[in-house]
Amino acid sequence: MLQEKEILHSSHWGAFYARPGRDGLQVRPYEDDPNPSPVIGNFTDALNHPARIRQPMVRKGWLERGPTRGADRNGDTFVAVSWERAFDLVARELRRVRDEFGAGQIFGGSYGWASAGRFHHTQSQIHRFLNTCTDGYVRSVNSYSAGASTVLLPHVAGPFDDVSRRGVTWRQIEQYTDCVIAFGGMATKNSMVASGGISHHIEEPSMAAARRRGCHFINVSPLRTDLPEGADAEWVPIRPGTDVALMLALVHELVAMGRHDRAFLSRYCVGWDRFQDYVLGTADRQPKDPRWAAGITGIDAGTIRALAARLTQGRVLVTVSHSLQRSEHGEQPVWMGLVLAAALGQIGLPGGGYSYALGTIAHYGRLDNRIRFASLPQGRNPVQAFIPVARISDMLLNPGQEFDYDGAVHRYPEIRLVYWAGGNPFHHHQQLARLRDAFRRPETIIVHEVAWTATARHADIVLPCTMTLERDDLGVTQTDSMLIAMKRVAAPYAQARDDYDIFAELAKRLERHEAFTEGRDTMGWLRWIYSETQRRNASSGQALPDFDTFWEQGRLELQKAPDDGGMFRRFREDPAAHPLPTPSGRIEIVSERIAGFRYEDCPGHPAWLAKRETPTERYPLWLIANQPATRLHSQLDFARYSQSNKRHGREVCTMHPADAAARGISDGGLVRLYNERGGCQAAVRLSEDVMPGVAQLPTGAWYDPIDPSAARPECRHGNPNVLTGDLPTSALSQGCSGQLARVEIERLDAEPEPVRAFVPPPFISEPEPGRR
Ligand SMILES: Nc1nc2c(c(=O)[nH]1)N[C@H]1C(S)=C(S)[C@@H](COP(=O)(O)OP(=O)(O)OC[C@H]3O[C@@H](n4cnc5c(=O)[nH]c(N)nc54)[C@H](O)[C@@H]3O)O[C@H]1N2
Ligand SMILES: Nc1nc2c(c(=O)[nH]1)N[C@H]1C(S)=C(S)[C@@H](COP(=O)(O)OP(=O)(O)OC[C@H]3O[C@@H](n4cnc5c(=O)[nH]c(N)nc54)[C@H](O)[C@@H]3O)O[C@H]1N2
Ligand SMILES: [Mo]
Repeated sequence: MLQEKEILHSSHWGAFYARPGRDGLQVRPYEDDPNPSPVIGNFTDALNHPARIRQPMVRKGWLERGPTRGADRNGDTFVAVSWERAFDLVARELRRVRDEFGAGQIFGGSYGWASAGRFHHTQSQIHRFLNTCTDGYVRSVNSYSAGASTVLLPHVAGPFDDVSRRGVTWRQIEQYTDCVIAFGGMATKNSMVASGGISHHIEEPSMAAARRRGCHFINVSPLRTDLPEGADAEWVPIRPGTDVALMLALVHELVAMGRHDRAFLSRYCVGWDRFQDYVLGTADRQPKDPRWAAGITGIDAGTIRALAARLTQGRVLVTVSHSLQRSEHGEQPVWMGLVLAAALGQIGLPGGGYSYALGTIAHYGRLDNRIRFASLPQGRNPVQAFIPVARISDMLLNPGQEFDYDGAVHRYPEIRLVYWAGGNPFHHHQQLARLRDAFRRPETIIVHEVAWTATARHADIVLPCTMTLERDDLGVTQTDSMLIAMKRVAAPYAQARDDYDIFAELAKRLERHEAFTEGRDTMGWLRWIYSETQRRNASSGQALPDFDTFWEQGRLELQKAPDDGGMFRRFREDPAAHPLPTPSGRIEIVSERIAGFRYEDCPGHPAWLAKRETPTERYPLWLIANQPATRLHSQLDFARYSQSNKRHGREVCTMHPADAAARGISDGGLVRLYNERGGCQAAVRLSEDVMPGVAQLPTGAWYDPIDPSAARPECRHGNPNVLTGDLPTSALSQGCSGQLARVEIERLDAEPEPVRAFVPPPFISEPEPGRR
């Protein structure tokens, strides 16, 4: 440990102080954080955990036979090598693929959250490295978070950030909102997190303040816990995947009551008349009325009518969580939520209208800072080929095949080399057996990791990297009010090195060192980012002290830009002067452009489309595979706070007592969840906070297959992505649909084997060069 005093640091789940102690690190939350996240507890024993990677490793088969297509990457032994040897191997392989086949056969899409910190931002690092040293890479576009809405919203409303995070603020909700209807809820476990860091968790206190003023919160979700207790919400349990039917019925009811805002719809929107025909069933003879919706959603018609009546009173805000679009036809609830808000006529008013994904991440509902921070420049990528991020298995398995995306047809490239840093596809991707097969296709897979994740175990070359606590960095985002000097808390674990230092060394061997580093080390880059920020923000109204003063102080409060209500406010006040950046300049209830793409799974206006995959007699339950409350994704799953929430070492699945009783399952026991794709074990907790017919198992338990080669793998630990389908949301956006799966659950009586996910894989040491 470097120093014994308390050091301020930052993470995606909060700012905190760390002090090396006898039993690992002592951490305490940043003192001004009104509602800190317990997830900082995962830092306490992370630094020297046995799950970390001690030194560079090469898969034995790869070392012996060289780069090979179709190699079995399950359970081969690793060979521990020196950094020198690892650098030689990686540089030689990058050079081979670059020079013989070109950068178009290198996949550097490398999705993942990695760690907070402006400079050691892994995605910037790897992209800058590949741009400067291999002349580019095949990239991925969009996110697992918001694959469908990222593509949809610009067609029908405007830029993603303007519809989600730059309109309605928590402060407005405290002051003005009378009713928030939250489809998918606003679980405060989720807004604990913001990419890049967060110093003030305001969501729960804001909801409680609004509630005290009389704001009524409605949680439309299969889980009661998707709104916090302080919101004192009305819970409307809904069958997963059916929100569009409910929203349509709410609009039907507004029309029936004559309470839809005709003036708003005609002045600010296009397509209402055609859409109204669909709602009333003029064309298909099926009115989308409350009785119709009751059969689909499981919510009785009277409740739907009462909800509609409630929405006609006072200032009403509609929000739709990311989770709703992370499933088949995920575009529809996002679009339909916007149309519901348009029918209510309050879009652009303070605290009212539509705010996509409020509460799913702590960036939303906050004002931007005056100052915009510079970041590490990534350089230029001359390679045109890309994939929508969740099409990774499709790309690797089907090179040359065509795919639809956002109105055009593209082709999957042939990939020889995959370079991944800062993400864990064996956590984040669906249908892991298919991903495993896809990972056999490239000739070489290189991974930088902090710890032995399943992705590292599937790599040919594993380079151990430092975790955030072992580096100096700048903690800052556009929405958080603190700039934090993230000072190094501990020396690097074993032989781990910073991603930047690894790339710099490789750049040297590829003769591009100067281009990659521009002569700077880490502190040189932190100074550069800081001074570049000063230069670009000279007229922002806030002056930054010089770097050394800031670094010494350790933190700086950033000023907020004023609340101007954002894009929708300007549009509402003067639609001629501030049209929306859609083809019509208005909210598109009907999109001629999307209609023109002629996608069966995404028509020209929001519609109820039945999913291809729904519960059956064999697999009668809906599984919700949502974000974990005890960590960020799979990060530090081995560490103390995450572990303290496991039972029998397994992730906990929550189900309704009636569903459990029907299967002879009792609280606290072990179960097996399964479907046609595989199975996973979990501990079980019974609760009436989950609606009947639904079970919930969060993502992020490290994949721990009993037989890694099985056609239908069984995970000992509780990773739901064994069960989810690798199905795109639609041809429009090709987004991830991992939120839902159909499953059956049975009691597990046999004494289960211990979880091995955190035990490093077997390895041997390479003999010293002279002694071979
Ligand atoms: N079934 C289902 N699946 C889902 C979802 C779902 O709702 N349901 N949600 C999806 C969503 S929204 C997302 S965003 C994805 C998240 O998927 P990921 O972003 O891939 O998940 P993380 O666990 O955050 O992976 C980050 C990895 O980076 C490593 N890391 C941390 N710091 C560093 C660093 O400095 N350098 C390097 N090289 N590595 C580092 C961590 O050890 C970790 O393994 O998952 C998706 N998957
Ligand atoms: N603690 C923690 N916080 C996180 C993350 C994390 O890993 N850990 N990940 C972050 C990331 S990357 C993202 S993208 C966001 C994701 O934000 P979301 O995608 O919104 O988060 P989830 O927890 O997956 O889903 C929220 C809730 O939606 C409900 N839900 C699921 N399906 C349906 C449905 O069909 N209808 C309705 N009405 N409700 C449904 C579920 O009950 C679930 O609890 O969270 C962020 N916050
Ligand atoms: Mo996400």
